[in-house]
Amino acid sequence: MKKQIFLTLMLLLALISGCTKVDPVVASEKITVYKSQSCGCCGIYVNYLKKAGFSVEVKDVLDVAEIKNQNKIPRELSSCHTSIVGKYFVEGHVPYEAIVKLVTEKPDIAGIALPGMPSGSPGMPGAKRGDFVIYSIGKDGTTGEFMRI
Ligand SMILES: [Cu+2]
Repeated sequence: MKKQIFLTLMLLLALISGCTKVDPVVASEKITVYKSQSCGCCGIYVNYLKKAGFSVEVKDVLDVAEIKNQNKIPRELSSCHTSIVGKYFVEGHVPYEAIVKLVTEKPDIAGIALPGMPSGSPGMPGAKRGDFVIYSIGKDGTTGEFMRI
């Protein structure tokens, strides 16, 4: 009986992990990550995106502020690396669920951001403390809550 419960749990786990696989349409989205060559957590984030199924191009830059300025990413919402997906920017250690939401819903915004480098976020060590609040940044610079994970 115990074995049956164990097998059922394993099957459930397999199903759950199967469900979180990135949709082929989404996986066809190319992501370009701008980061400093010496940034360790940025590198781990790149591997996280690849594992999630995205096709990732890495651009090591000397000055990461440049891409943030070009995209008018508010300083208070900025992080270490900046990713570009289609016409959107994705700032920082944003969980892929938010990127999937962005590219499937295609809202009329400039991009999304997870400010700082929160503990436990993709690519960051440590335990997760509370929800990750991912912000949306409008083309006019207005910000709002995009998603909570
Ligand atoms: Cu980082």
